Amino acid sequence: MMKTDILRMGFLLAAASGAFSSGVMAADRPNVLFIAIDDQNDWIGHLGGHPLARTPHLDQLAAQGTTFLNAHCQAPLCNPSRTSLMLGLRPTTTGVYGLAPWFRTLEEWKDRVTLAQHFKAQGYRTLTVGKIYHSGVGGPQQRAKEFDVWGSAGGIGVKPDKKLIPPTPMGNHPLMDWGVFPHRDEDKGDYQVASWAIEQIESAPRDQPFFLAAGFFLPHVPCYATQRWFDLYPDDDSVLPIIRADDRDDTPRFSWYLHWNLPEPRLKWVRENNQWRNLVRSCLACTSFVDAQVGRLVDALRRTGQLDNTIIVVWGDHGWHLGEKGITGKNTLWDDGTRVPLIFAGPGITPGGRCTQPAELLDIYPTLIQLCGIEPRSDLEGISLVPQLRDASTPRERPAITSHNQGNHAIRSEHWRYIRYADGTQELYDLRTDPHEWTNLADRPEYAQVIADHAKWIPKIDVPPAPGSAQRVLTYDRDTDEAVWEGTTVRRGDPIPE
Ligand SMILES: [Ca+2]
Ligand SMILES: [Ca+2]
Repeated sequence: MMKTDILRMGFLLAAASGAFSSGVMAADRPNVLFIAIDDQNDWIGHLGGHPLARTPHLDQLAAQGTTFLNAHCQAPLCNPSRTSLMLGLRPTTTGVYGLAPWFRTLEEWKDRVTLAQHFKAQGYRTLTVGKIYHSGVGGPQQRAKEFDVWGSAGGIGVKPDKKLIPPTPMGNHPLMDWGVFPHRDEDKGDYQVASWAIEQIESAPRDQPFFLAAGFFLPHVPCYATQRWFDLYPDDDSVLPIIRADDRDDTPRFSWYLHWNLPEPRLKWVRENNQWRNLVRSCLACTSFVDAQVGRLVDALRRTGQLDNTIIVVWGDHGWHLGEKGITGKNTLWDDGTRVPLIFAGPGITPGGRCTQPAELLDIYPTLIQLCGIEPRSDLEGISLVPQLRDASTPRERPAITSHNQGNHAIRSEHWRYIRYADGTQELYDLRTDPHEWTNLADRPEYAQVIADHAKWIPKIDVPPAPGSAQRVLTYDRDTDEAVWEGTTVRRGDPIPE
């Protein structure tokens, strides 16, 4: 017997008897570079959401790996989307629908093992920088459960002295701002997030795999960028998204309740204040800036010889409207609000895969477990995407499901979007002929079967908001037909806030 065989035998026996720590077991596992982009809609070159979007690094990564062209968040808002992804549970299971609560404050979920925590338990060195969770994660003690090393919280970075745009409705929220002003890219939070992550990649111990989570803040508002990123986009109306002025005529009134009264201005305001083009260009400029930061991270892996042994996953937490359906912002159940980039690249992933099957952010947790060959979990609600990462044409039976507060759900299959609101009103779109979701087909009798086929996927578990829920929380009582938005009753005759 060769010496190496004896060593191997000894390793296997020790492993079988549990004598080795999981750290030793993990030594031959691939690294994970887990990249989040905040509020990143489908305005990504290869996703085709905006014909002028310039994202060469994300497109290159997609070509190196497999990209999901029909991926959707589980909630169209930061905290519930990120909580769902990291816990592997739907918002309808946890009741986390709003910007609060933080899940560790909930008796039922305070000990839940998150994605990063599972990798840590399996012997990975776990690191985080920038925005992974929505806000503070309960201090160093709570954070240490999941991450061995943490960098800065990232965020906006350098800001102008005062807002660049006129005062916005609903209280002139400080985050509602955008535009170009003189500053240096190096002083932006996202540049520094990337720089910190690059240092970690360069100094990573080679005898232990890492799980490095880097969360970019842009193109979240305030979306400021330097002139060079604006110069990628024409300063004329050719940058504006295609919209229909009467688009909301056939959407139920209840659709407004999901974004009833928000700091994000309506299209009417951005037009009247000559801000539509500026907002669109700002968002595109920030998207290209973040794309360049993703490029810096991938380059660091390549330079240090770790690219071939690292699973890279890039995801956005939800979409963002820029005038479509009369609004800006999130909190909707249409493609503009739910569709996100989702790209995997690395060992075991087929290069050049473009998957049109529905995928959910919820699927990231079991997918990474399988790709890295670590201990599976039986308590996850997602389904591994590994079959699609091997062959992008592999069918998936389950559609992508997005929920926004109890009772409001969107079911997105390969060709259709079905929405049902808490008051029973509905929408149906045929994405093959109507990619902008302009024509609601729900009332046409010939589509009754399509609706039935999709309605069966509405989550069976659909719990009310968890204790401490706040901000963007909507409840509805069917018996009294009373909707309550952020604590205020909305009546059928109330005018839609402008
Ligand atoms: Ca977000
Ligand atoms: Ca319409």
